[in-house]
Amino acid sequence: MQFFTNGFSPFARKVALALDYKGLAYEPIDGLTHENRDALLKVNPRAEVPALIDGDVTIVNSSDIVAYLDLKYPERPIYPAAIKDRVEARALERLADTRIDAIMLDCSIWTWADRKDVAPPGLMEAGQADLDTIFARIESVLANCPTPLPFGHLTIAEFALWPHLAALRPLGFTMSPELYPRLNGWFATMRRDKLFLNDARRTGEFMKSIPTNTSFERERIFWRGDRIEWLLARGFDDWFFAELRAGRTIWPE
Ligand SMILES: N[C@@H](CCC(=O)N[C@@H](CS)C(=O)NCC(=O)O)C(=O)O
Repeated sequence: MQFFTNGFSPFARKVALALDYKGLAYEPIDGLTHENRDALLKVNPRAEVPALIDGDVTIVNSSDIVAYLDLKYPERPIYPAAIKDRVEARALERLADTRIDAIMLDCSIWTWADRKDVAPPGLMEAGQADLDTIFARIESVLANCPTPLPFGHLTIAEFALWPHLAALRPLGFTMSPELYPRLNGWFATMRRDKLFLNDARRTGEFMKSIPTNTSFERERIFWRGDRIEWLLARGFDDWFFAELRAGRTIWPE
């Protein structure tokens, strides 16, 4: 299998966790380097990672890739067997992909992009407030689930949430142990697992290389739907449109 990935992308890391969980061998290709951009474009015209080539099948979009993997390689299932649990696990995946990702990406630009300015006032506070709403929602879901793993085994919910939860502290966010004890307990269980430790190591190595690595775009930001929605909904439209006018945006092809 050829796997177009990137050490920073939470969507690619979700798929890498699924591949590793199932013990599937793959050749990782960093799809976001300048050198590999043409190869990625041939596989995914949106120029986004992750993308997977498995024999004569090409799949893009992390949720579709994981669904494909579970169908093609059913050993060690990634979705819970019980229908209700499956619906809940997918809802948690969607929450991670569409809401948590948007907030964390929008608020973290100044930590990884090549910027001379500072974040607009109130951005981090707005991000933390919305993350708290999301954490409270997850906490209430966990109240009705067993511990330490809400669905009995590792599932898509852990694979989708982990890259974001692991980045909270480094990016300056908090997830209060007092307010969200179950969520913190779940995260601690992930942190002890070799699968997630291995992902953290890979990402740590990638992040260390960023400041000196010239293979990546760091001046212009790649934008798409949910990430823009959050900015506009929280009143950072002036900042966003100034970025657009300054030519610091890239769009899916
Ligand atoms: N819905 C897609 C989202 C994928 C996505 O947003 N990928 C980002 C990285 S996190 C990307 O490849 N951006 C292109 C770039 O940064 O150049 C999925 O679930 O796979």
